[in-house]
Formats: sequence, structure tokens, C-alpha cells
Amino acid sequence: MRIDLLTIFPGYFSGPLETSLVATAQADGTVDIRVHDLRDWTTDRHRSVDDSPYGGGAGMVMRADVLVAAAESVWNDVPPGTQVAPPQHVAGGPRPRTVLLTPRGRTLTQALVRELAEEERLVLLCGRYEGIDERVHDLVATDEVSVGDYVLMGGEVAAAAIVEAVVRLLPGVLGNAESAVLESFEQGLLEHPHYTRPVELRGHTVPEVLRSGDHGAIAAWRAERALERTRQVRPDLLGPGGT
Ligand code: J9N
Repeated sequence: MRIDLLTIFPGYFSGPLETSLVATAQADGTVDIRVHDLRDWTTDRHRSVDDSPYGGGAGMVMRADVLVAAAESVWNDVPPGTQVAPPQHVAGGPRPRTVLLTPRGRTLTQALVRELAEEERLVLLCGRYEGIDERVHDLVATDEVSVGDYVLMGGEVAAAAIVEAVVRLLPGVLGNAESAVLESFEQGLLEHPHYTRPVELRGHTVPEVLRSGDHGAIAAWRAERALERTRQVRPDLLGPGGT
């Protein structure tokens, strides 16, 4: 899979992309992640990516012309300032899956992550400022995604969350043990508690059943704890009526 990130803070991603599983996935060619600086598509002396809003009001709005130019050149894999004739991908027409991170999008779920992980290409668009010119929604984004009901200062953290969630699903990224854990979450429950050594810590001991060697009893205990925890913390995952 190829993932392109469009941002005015390209340096923001050096941490997440150079860490552990994402770095390994890039090194072995499972994923090709490219970070682009939106200012590379500006044409004015000040390299402006924003401007004041039509109709007045406080704050700045991200410019649609810059974002459309950036998206079209990334979609068509050409450098800033160049044109391809005819372009394969055009604004408002056929284009790779292009996700705009925004609090007004649909909330990211594991189901959507699975769907995104099937794509050959993903383009993640990180907004900043008070808003984005509406024509970016019309012409550039195929999807608008939120990572939760709270407001960030920009889409970068949200995009990094999508990268991590998607990359861990790509073939070969997780070992078999972790894949099994994934299947348990696929049942739509929170995970059961985990323990490792020591058996006692400050008076808190590992439940006896986990040391019993009785695999049937262990599986039953874990299923109960997962259900109990889900009921307490995320009853919404159990559906209406908590079934
Ligand atoms: N879920 C979510 C996304 C965001 C932002 S703020 C600016 C861009 C994206 N906040 N919260």
C-alpha cells in the first residue's frame, strides 16, 4: 500500500513513521509512506496556505486552490507545479481514496480501518486553522473522518492514528499471536485483563484461574471479564438492550 500525507507540518510525522512496526513495514516494502509539505504547492511570495473568510469573521480558512493543486499532483504522482496531460486523476472525478481529517467527519471505527486497509493507495489530508474552504470537501475528499468527538489543532494526530490502525492490518505486519488478539476484538468486545509476572505485587495477585492450567476455565474467565468490562465501560458496543 502507498500512503501520502499532506500537511503544513511534515516534521510532525518523523516520530510516528520512524517507530517500530510502521518503520519495519516501510523497510520491507509493505507500505510506502510519503509526507508532503502543502506549502510546496503555493505560488505567492509568502507561501500562504490560508486566507481570511468570505463573509467576514475571525480566523483563517485553508485555501482550496492550494489543496486541489497538491491533491492532483500527489494523485498523479507528479512534482509540484507540473501538469500531466491527460491527468489520470482529477478533482471531483476519479481519484484514489482521499481522507480529510475533520471533527465533522464520520467517526473512525475498526470497520472503516479494515476498509481503508484494502485500498492500494490512501491520501490523508491534514487541515489546520479554523476551517477548510468547502470546495475541498466537494472536489478533493472522498471521505471525511473524525477520530473522536473532541477538537484538535490540526489533522496530523488524527492522520497518524489512521496510519497506525491501517498499517497494523497489512499482511505480514503483525505476527500470528497479535492476529489472534485482533480476532477477539472483532467480536466487538473490550479485551479481558492481562497479567504477567510477578504473581504478587503490592498485595495485588494474579487470579488463580490463570495459573491453573485449565484452558477451558481460563477461556471462560476471560470471556466473562471481557463482557463485564464492556458492560461497565462501553455498553454501546453491546447494542441496544446490552445483548
Ligand atoms: N477528530 C478530530 C479531527 C480534528 C481536526 S481539527 C483540525 C483538523 C482535524 N479534531 N478532532
